[in-house]
Amino acid sequence: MENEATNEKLFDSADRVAKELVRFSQDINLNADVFLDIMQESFAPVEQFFANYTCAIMEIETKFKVLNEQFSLKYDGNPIESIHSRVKDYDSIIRKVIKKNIPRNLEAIEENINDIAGVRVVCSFVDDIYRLADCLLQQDDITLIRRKDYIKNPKPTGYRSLHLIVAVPIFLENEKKMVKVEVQLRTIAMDFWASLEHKMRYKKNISPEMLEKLSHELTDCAEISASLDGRMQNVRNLISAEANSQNGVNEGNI
Ligand code: 0O2
Repeated sequence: MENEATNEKLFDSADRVAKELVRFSQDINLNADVFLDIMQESFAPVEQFFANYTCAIMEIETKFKVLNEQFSLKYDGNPIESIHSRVKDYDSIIRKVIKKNIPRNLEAIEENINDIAGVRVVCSFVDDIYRLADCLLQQDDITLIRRKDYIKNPKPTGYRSLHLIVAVPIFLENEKKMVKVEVQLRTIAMDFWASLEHKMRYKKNISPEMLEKLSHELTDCAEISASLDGRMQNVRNLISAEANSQNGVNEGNI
């Protein structure tokens, strides 16, 4: 709550500063074109900052789309159900800057916040998550910065996903720049659970008692959902084993 109040104050004052700037430019009779030039020049580094993350997302998405195509030739079906990407919005970045006490400049933000670019890859089966992650990390332009396996070690809430923080190069007009991207890989069931839990966490008008009840219920649901993922994986393994043994029989007959 304290942070929210601080944020509101921060945005209020940013708004006041912007209004003051416009008033000042009018007071000193600053030519409108000159004023716009100054404003554009000041915003250019911020625009470039966000553009870098958009480019990095494109690079990572393409890598997963290529792997999806390749896997579909080798195995039966596409391993990826969907890919969702986002660049963290300005408000959320500011909130994290305040929470983590990060110096308020672009370099420090770039250095200390790992999830400004986020790519979420949703698969049907757990095995595909690890196979895709391994293939991504084998690529020689990808650097692994951090790996957190919340599938093998779920969070106390029940949250499951494989998180990778990677750096990927983007090629700009005159430079190559390494940009960090947070990749979250999860199954459809894990994604369903996480989006419902996320909604609950950000709902403002739930009483503390109800919140506790719902948290317990969701932790239970996470267990059931993980067990379903395990059983679905087993069914797929059995289908593959059966198909392979049938192929073996047929090849033996030839
Ligand atoms: P949003 O709105 O999804 O972006 P860091 O990211 O380094 O500051 P930390 O704790 O090391 O913090 O990150 P962590 O826990 O490895 O992963 C953070 C992200 O994972 C979250 O981003 C969520 O997207 C997701 N996540 C982690 N735990 C949970 C959970 O219990 N429930 C749900 N639904 N999602 C979770 P943000 O920035 O919190 O939010």
